[in-house]
Amino acid sequence: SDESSVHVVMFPSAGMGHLTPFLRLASLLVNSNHCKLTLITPLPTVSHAESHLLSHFHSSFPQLNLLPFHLPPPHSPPISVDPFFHRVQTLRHSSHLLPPLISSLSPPVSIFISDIFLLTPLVSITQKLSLPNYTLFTSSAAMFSFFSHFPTLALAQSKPDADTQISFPVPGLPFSPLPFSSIPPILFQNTIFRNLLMEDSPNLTKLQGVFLNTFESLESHSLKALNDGQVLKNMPPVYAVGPFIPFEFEKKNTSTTSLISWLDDQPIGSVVYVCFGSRTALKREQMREIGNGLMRSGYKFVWVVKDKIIDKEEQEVGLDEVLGVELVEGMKEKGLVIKEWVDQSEILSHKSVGGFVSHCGWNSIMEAGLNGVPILAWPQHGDQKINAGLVEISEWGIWNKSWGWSGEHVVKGDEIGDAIKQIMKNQVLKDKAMKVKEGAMKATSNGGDCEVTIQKLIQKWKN
Ligand code: BUP
Repeated sequence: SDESSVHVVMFPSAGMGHLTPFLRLASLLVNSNHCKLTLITPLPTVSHAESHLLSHFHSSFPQLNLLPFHLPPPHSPPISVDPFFHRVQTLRHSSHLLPPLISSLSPPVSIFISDIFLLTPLVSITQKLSLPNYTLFTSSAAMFSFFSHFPTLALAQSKPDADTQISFPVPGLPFSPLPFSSIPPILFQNTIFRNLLMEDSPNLTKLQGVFLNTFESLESHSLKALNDGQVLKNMPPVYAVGPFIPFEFEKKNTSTTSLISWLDDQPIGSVVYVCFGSRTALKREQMREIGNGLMRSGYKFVWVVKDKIIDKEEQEVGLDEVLGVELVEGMKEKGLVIKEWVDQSEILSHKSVGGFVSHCGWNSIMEAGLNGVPILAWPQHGDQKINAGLVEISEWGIWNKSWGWSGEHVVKGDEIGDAIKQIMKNQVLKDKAMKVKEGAMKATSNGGDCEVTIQKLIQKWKN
């Protein structure tokens, strides 16, 4: 039948920052009513948050085929101290187990969509199976430009006079040249992550297409450069299909009810929301300064505290121990400090929220954009400074570059408090944030870029 004529298989990577956009893309495809979808689910998941999200996703879309992929025991000792990155390596090393699984699927598979972190192994497998292969790059078009250009940049950097260079021209970046300080430090050391980028980036040209969770009005410069071949010769088509809309299934993931009723009681735009994403545990000393800063700002707040990278361990340590009894007591009147998974999209869409202190993980940035929330950018690692740069030039947030990368130094509470005051009362930021929201709404509306692109692709896959 028409409905089953396209069979899409999707293969996500680890961590909520990758799984969430993957499932949002999956639901776009399922909702189009023209695709059968199989989601390969590597098991066990790294975190509880991931396994909850997967099971709620499945109960919302029973027509979906969930294909468990039981991973072999992980490499010991761990390849990386970061559990999510360790998982990426396990997935890459286990990919040879996929072809029999894929070949056994019925109806035969039409196309394959995998996470960017699995690029090289999956390109090789899909080539053997003669399957068109697309990737979902889970960050900005600006970051994708950097990713595509990285081997060239690394080569330039390794030249003898390179250490005198303080910035690099990167085609496609809206704020080129890129300051050296914005490049994740691990990329200029001999790390697995650097090797992964060096290996994967040249293989981009073997893909049939790249999906990005972004939209034209926000990243037109990068999207044009990417699709014009200015960033990488023979770049496959790059499709902006964002910003991805959070779906109903994500709501079931949390018990945010009391939090939302607290927000309901606050004046419009009066609350600052603070969250550093699913993978960043700040040092306790830094967290206490954030607490002091929030108190100092005078604004009410919702603050998601993360003490350990993996949520399994989190239940064990109480807030009193992480932040100190005095601070916890002092904050009680002023806001909510939460150490569990919250429904971030719901918080950002609440009318009482007037500002977002964010690490600039791309999903968080897109969620803020969809809701027109001004940002205090506080990038911690990875792609986050590049994303922060984009927020800064769009003038929908501010970024204090002297705060540095995670753990470089402790940023003091008074500085944090002052910065929060700045974003909460700045009308220019609010206006620009509303402009971003308008562009986001347009892209995701009926007949907007996102829908048109998905429909065109499905037509193409049918033929
Ligand atoms: Br924490 C937390 N609730 O309590 P990013 C996060 N999220 O809904 P990251 C919650 O997780 P990467 C919580 O809304 C976003 O969709 C949040 O993704 C959600 O950052 C996602 O913002 C986090 O991209 O991932 O987790 O650091 O390293 O891949 O950027």
